[in-house]
Amino acid sequence: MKESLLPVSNVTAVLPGGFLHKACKFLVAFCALHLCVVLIYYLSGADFYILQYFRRNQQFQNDTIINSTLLPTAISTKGIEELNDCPTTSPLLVGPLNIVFSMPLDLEDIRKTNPDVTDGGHYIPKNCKALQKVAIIIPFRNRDDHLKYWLHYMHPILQRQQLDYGVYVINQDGDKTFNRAKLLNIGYVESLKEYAYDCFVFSDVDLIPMDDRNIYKCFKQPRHLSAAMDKFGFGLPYNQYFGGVSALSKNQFLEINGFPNNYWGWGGEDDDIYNRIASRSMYISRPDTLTGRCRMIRHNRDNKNEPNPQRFDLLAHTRQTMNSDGINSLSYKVVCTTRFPLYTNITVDIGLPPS
Ligand SMILES: [Mn+2]
Repeated sequence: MKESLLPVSNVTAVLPGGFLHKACKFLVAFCALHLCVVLIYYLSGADFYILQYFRRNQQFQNDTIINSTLLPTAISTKGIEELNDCPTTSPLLVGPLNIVFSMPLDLEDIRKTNPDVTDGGHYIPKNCKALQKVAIIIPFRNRDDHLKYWLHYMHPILQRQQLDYGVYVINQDGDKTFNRAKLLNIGYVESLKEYAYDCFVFSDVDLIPMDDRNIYKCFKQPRHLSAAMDKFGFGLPYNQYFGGVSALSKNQFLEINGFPNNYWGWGGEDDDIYNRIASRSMYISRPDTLTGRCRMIRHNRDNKNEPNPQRFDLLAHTRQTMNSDGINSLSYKVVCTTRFPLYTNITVDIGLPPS
């Protein structure tokens, strides 16, 4: 017992009384300070690799977390007009995304992970004034599973893109022949009744971008956003291809008299839209083939969406027909409008193809 105490008494003998105690205190304080600094850096959203990794793999919306630490909360109560314009390139973008369609999804979970999306699927950036007001229009019938994936992936992406946007699902009533382009025209008209949109993104329900730098907004020329689809080997099936996801400003849309109403069944309407654009001396703008990559949910062809045998005939005459067939000749009936938490559903009676 006596011997084991010896080293301690030796140390106290060498050092002046109380010094060891002070040194330990200093060391503990230093460590605590170091820990605090690291923690503050981490929480302020500095670009740590681990945080990026988290963002990339969790599709959750980090917008609020990041912004609330950068800007005082008082700003969020200001009117939009008082805010500064959002930057040309959103600082929230993360780049390439891992897109898979294998997990089960629950709408309530998607709603909870997107608390800033308001009823009807509308979002307005809190801390800056969005550069564009974008209506996203989805032609739809019986694709609830695809719509869940779309909402799950697209809401976080669109928020990171700092867009003022609303989601409109235009649901064709009944089970007669599908008409994609007419549904898109209806989406244009109906969304404008609700909000002063200046840009319209027309998206198939089964397409998701693989990079959030592919911005769902309008450009100086009509934009083809699904520029490199996986089903076409991440390229274009042909140069004039304008199917999948596209964006037209209000002026560009009106310049071509909207889209055709007379393409019943699958195919051709996207080429007609291309013809309309080319006939007005506009051209197609696209993201590069890496940024423009996107995934399509694999599926069988829907009932009552058989290839339209008249499409080649119609396509040969776009220039003659486009002035009388389009947004100026659109007729339909709204069956019902429902503002769900993540999107607005508009069910419409679009009539039947001429017999
Ligand atoms: Mn498809």
